[in-house]
Amino acid sequence: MKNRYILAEEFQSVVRLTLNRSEKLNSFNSEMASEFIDVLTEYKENKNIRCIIITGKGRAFCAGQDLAEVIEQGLELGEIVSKCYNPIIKLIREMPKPIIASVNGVAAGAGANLALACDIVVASREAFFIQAFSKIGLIPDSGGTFMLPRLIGMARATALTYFGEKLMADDAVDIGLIYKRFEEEHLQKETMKLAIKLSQMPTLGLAFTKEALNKSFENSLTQQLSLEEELQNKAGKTYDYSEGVAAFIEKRKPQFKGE
Ligand code: LHQ
Repeated sequence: MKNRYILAEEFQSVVRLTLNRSEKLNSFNSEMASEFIDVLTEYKENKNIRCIIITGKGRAFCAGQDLAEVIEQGLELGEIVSKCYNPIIKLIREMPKPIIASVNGVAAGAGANLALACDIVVASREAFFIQAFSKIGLIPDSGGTFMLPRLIGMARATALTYFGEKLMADDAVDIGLIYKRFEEEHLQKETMKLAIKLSQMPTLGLAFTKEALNKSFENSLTQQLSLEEELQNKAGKTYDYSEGVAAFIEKRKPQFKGE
């Protein structure tokens, strides 16, 4: 069935997923969340796709949870978190291929934390991030309390989440929250360049790197060294490792397959 709220466009080995509910600033209702989970699950399995871009239609990236739906349906918030946001964030962090958030406008609440869960975050100059939760008496979900202290330290994470102020893309780059910002008219093109580059890299090697980085703040040094040993062993058995070394020796450009 064709999706209504998540558009998927494939370019070579890249897929761009566009949150498509622009009249409500791409805020998530339950149908959109469910479509997103299905699409992410599908692309997790799809070996032909080696990099994913997430962006938003219109002037916003994503304004988080659709607050009107919460009121209308009288839903328990914990239930929404467990059915919608937790699976999305887990799928992103466990995705064995790079995911780029291309933040084209406001990213608020769960929308901000969705972007920050991605491997690489780029934004247009006009984009901004708001930890909007405190304004309505909620806590940062969608991995916000996990990712923010790791990305920018506890002091900044606390201030951003308490005050819920706008953080412009330039400032987000300056504090190390996101990777790069581009002029609005260049965002999609520059994002695609990064995605094509990543999609031609050794995908399994990148997946093992992500797996190790995912553990780095929880493990002791000894545990992390063991994990690196285990993953390096696996990386050394991939086609792309053999190809990378052969290309180096033969002084030619490697042709990685993501295997
Ligand atoms: C919206 C929304 C929205 C519905 C804009 N909902 N309609 C998880 C699980 C369970 C429960 C609760 O929460 C969570 C996690 C969360 O994400 S909580 C945080 C939810 N998000 C927010 O609090 C942000 C709410 N939105 C805003 O503060 C503003 O809309 C921002 C700052 C994003 C943009 O402001 P403006 O540029 O002035 O746009 P606007 O406010 O006029 O919005 C345009 C339309 O989009 C408008 O609809 P309308 O029919 O009046 O044109 C808004 O009602 C609608 N919209 N965000 N989250």
